Amino acid sequence: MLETEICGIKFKNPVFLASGIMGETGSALKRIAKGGAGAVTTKSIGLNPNPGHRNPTIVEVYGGFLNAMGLPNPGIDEYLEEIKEVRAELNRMNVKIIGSVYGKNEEEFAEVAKRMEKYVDIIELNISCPHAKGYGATIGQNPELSYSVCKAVKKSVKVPVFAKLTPNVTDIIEIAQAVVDAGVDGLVAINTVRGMAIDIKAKKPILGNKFGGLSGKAIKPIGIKVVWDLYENFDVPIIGVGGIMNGEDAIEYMMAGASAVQIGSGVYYRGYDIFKKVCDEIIDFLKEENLTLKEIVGIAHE
Ligand code: RRO
Repeated sequence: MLETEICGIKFKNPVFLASGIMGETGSALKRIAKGGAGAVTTKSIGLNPNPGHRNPTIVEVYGGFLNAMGLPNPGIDEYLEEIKEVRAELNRMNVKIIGSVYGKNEEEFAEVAKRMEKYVDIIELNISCPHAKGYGATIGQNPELSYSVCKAVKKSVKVPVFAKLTPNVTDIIEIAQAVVDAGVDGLVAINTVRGMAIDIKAKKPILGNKFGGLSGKAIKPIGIKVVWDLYENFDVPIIGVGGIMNGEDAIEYMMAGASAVQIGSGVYYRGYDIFKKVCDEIIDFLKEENLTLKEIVGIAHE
């Protein structure tokens, strides 16, 4: 009932793991696959190993989590070993892999995407990390840079390429227009919302990086509005992400225009099998309303 096709790829369900959570090792990806995800997204991977920001890198706040991990990853060559280990098993479980890629310029993005391509079903370009100087949103807040990164990657790989957008902009349509013009096959929205928490006893910011990105329940209305606007303006598939905890949240994103959703913070609240739970909740709703998955995508615009 939840099978869906996006860019010619068949997914067993539209409830995916978001980048950044449980995506650093092959065994963690396998664990999420067993929890019922239709696809898993890797941690964002760059050309070279990166230790990330200094601790603390994550803090629970009202409405979600504030993180400034700082793109920690072992670099593409070492990371591919992790994926190679689980690729066959994920294939057997019919779970797709979305490879999240970052870089500091178009050459780096294209190089990492090219090396990753053989092992993943979709490439997701992370041009939206809210607190990585020279990376992430430095690119995703600038339409020209966003265009050139997406264009370079599109030239270097054959698998579908999605761009993950930052909500930390004044005009997200301008950015989305640039990446769509560059030929991306789909959009992922949203990355985390820039924020800060201060320890009033220590009298200083809690995160080692001082500020970070907010995820979780609090950002859902922001994500819904972005997905709504993207759906109104573009004719490419959208993957909705931001504060999805249950089936109702997923359905809300779909009604705004998302063909699939990704879950990150929700894993902390409802466990590794949140994917199976959310799928069951979506199925219950569809049965109750006598609707199909296809019918609810964008239904709120009618
Ligand atoms: O690693 C991170 O700190 C991070 C990344 Br790459 C991102 O895209 N979004 C986020 O909230 N944190």
